[in-house]
Amino acid sequence: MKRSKFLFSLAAIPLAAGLSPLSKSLNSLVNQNERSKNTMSKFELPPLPYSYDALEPYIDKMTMEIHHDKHHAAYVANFNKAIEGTAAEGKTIEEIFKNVSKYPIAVKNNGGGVYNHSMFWKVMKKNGGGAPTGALADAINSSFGSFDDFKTTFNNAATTRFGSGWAWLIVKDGKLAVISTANQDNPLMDNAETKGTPIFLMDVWEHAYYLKYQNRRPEYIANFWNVINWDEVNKNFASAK
Ligand code: MN3
Repeated sequence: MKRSKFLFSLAAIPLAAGLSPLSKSLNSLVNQNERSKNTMSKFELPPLPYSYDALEPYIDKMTMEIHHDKHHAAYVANFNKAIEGTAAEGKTIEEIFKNVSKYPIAVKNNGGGVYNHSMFWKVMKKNGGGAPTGALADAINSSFGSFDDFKTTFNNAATTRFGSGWAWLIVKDGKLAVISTANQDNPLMDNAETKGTPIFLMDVWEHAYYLKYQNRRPEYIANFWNVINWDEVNKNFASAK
């Protein structure tokens, strides 16, 4: 670009926009630095990887908006508060889970809420569903007999979890297993009933389905299979082995 043209464009834009785009971007850079200084070891709410209405008609837009922006956001905020000033500060969430029973209960409850939801958004997608493929499909067939048998086992775990909690597909000792946990517990926690590496999960808290399904948890569970991102579960499986 010729110098004269460059000068012209710098001068011309502020006149039109009212505020120099250069000073705008400098401002945001400074703010970013301030933010990262202040939030060094803090956990952040990951953005939803699709729009709020992407999972319609199976999971409705308002549920997704409240679930992500309010529930998940609250877990993140409360987790940061719970670890502040403790030995958990600065550690990864997986490291914290390895000793979670040594911390106040708020670390477990909110840390689980942070981790579980972050994983949950990613195992769903628009136009998802169908059957798993590749190594995961083979492992499901050899562990459960067939995909349908796996679904029956998983649905049963999700349906019979009393109160709030999660159903999980985990890798335990190199094999697949289906479990469920209460509240925001997860199988990476030191005090988990069954420990393992989670690769797939389903939220069965009422906040995950009540607006659309009210008390009909089994209907929500049945429809959940239409939004699954099997590529993501395959990726989780590959890194868990
Ligand atoms: Mn939830």
